[in-house]
Amino acid sequence: MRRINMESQIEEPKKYENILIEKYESVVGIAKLNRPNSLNALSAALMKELLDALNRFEADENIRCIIVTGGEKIFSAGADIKEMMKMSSIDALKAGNLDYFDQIQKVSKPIIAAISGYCLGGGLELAMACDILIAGENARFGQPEINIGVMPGAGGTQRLTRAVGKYKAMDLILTGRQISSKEAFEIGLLSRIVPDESVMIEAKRVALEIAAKSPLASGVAKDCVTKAFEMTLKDGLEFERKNFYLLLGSEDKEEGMKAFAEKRKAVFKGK
Ligand code: DAK
Repeated sequence: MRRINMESQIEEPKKYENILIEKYESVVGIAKLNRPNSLNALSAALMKELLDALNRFEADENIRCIIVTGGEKIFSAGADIKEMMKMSSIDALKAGNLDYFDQIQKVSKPIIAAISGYCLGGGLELAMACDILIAGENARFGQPEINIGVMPGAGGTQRLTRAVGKYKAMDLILTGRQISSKEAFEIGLLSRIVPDESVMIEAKRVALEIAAKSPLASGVAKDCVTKAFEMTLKDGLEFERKNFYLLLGSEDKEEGMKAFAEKRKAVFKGK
């Protein structure tokens, strides 16, 4: 879990051009991709703003869960092709844009991707860098990079393969075809499917549910699950066990277990 300085809570409003941010019930941070004319294509400027917003939510001790969404019509049609057209290999290497996706995965607070409409290419890679994927029943998913002469470059060959296995990943990446929410759910790419009009309602409901838990426990649990993709089973089990012992020393553990015994709802402080 990333260490954050609790004193570094950032209050000042920040003006973004490619995303909108808001807080919900003081405990949920919402970042909405906002380039409707290009179907929320992930330009370098958008990714920079998104990472900045997520880091601000990370540093805000009141925020306990984050939602990333593209709004009601589209999540994202992927990297900005018109921007990439002009980019040489060396430009891309120097810009280090792919790092944004890895940085997002380093945010310690749980992130829900609330997905409506197209979720393609870099858009799907962005969603897969989140922790819980909630999609509308008519959302569409795919890694269509092969259709424009390239391949996934922001985690698609790795995160998709780990999520759905080699043969489904190969099918999607080598054909570039789109799949429905139903198929995406069946192959293990989604956490939940809901009616289109309920995507944000459900994402906020789940976010509040997570926000009511111990933020220490949810942060550590997220870290352990994320590490499951990177460690051997033996090392992962050891990492999990040590983190469990760590949580036994928290005030939140005292409160959670006391509240259970007293048959009341626990109030967690993240201490
Ligand atoms: N980039 C830029 N503009 C896009 C776009 C995109 N990915 N997708 C759509 N648009 C623009 C269209 O050009 C159009 O603009 P105007 O012509 O109106 O100016 C407008 O959005 C509406 O799009 P359409 O007219 O095409 O809308 P339709 O409903 O007919 O079709 C579609 C929707 C999603 C099926 C279609 O737009 C489409 O196929 N889009 C491209 C999908 C795609 O191939 N995505 C993968 C992109 S490659 C990296 C980071 C990540 C990655 C790589 C590098 N770095 C930071 C270096 C990942 C790679 C990718 O994601």
